[in-house]
Amino acid sequence: MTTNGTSTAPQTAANDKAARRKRFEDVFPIIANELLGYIRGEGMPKDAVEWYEKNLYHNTPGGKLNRGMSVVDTVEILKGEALTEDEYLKAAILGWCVELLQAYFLVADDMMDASLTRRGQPCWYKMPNVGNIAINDAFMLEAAIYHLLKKHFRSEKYYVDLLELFLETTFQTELGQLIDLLTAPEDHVDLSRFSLEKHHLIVVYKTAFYSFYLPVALAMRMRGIEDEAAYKLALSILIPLGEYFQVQDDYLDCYGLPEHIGKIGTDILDNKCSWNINTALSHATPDQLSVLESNYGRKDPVAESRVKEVFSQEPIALPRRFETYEAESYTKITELIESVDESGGMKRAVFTSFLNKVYKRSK
Ligand code: DMA
Ligand code: MG
Ligand code: MG
Ligand code: MG
Repeated sequence: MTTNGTSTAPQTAANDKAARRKRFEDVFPIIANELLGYIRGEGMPKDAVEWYEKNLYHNTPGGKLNRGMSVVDTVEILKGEALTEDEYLKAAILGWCVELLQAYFLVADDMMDASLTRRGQPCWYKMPNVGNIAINDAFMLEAAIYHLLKKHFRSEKYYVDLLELFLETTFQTELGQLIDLLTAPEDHVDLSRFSLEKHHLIVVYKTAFYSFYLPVALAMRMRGIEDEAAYKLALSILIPLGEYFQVQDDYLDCYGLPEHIGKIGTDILDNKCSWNINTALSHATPDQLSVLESNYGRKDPVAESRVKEVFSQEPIALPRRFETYEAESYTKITELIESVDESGGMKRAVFTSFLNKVYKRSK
């Protein structure tokens, strides 16, 4: 209680959250310096070292850090008490490896989606003198993961498990990106090829595995959990959670404020099989359907705004339908979490902590 009698609890929680974020962020320069020291030691010229430094700093920190910090949070929840300095550092390095994986995907994703901004700045390939060098820069963000894993985890008995998790979820994500792109041809709009089933497959592969399952599974490996049933249980909750998260991303692509989401939506222009268009298609009147058919996926801002207008009209009313979807998803995921049997070593808090990070997000 403060002197005027009001509770300080929310303030304390906010300070705690900021402090946790700061502690995690402070680990990034350590790993960046390790990577830069390594390439310097390989005799790389100064301009290459400086380029890699810019690549690492432009693309890796600066996001919400939900994925990376979830590794640390999960290790802590599973341990049930504060981490030692050494445990914290290792968990944070694993967390930054997930953020590097995310950076790798995003650099490439922004080129493939022809996006303009990311995290409130120009996309990396849009930065002066970058362009197609961004392709190699994306590969170098990925390579950083395996360099760091070898350096910090080579002697752990779970090292191969970490490698497999990164490699397998990378492949899954790339499959997701492939079907996302194949469903959205640039020169051929055919809305009848879209469906919520197709959307489900795309989002589980392109987002849920690497964004939700990977951070938790890495933490479980670090805590020495070997029972395969525990990983299956984690998947059964984290995949629906990841699907919900990507539906939010799709919704915010159209309805989020660029100053909140840090990016300008491209899904309508790009002919994407998003939650918005699929939901609109299942509720559109014949007139609305014809507006969608002649304006969706055209590289034209006027056509894009016609689509947005129809999205908000009754009976489509996407904001209302999204609100319902969000409430139902929360209930469904909460029920899944409540049914977790903690006797197998898993803790419900692992999932509630992740759910609370994303529920009703606006960025
Ligand atoms: C993101 O899909 C998936 C990956 C693997 C980056 P997206 O293109 O909808 O993401 P964003 O809206 O952030 O560009
Ligand atoms: Mg994109
Ligand atoms: Mg994309
Ligand atoms: Mg998106």
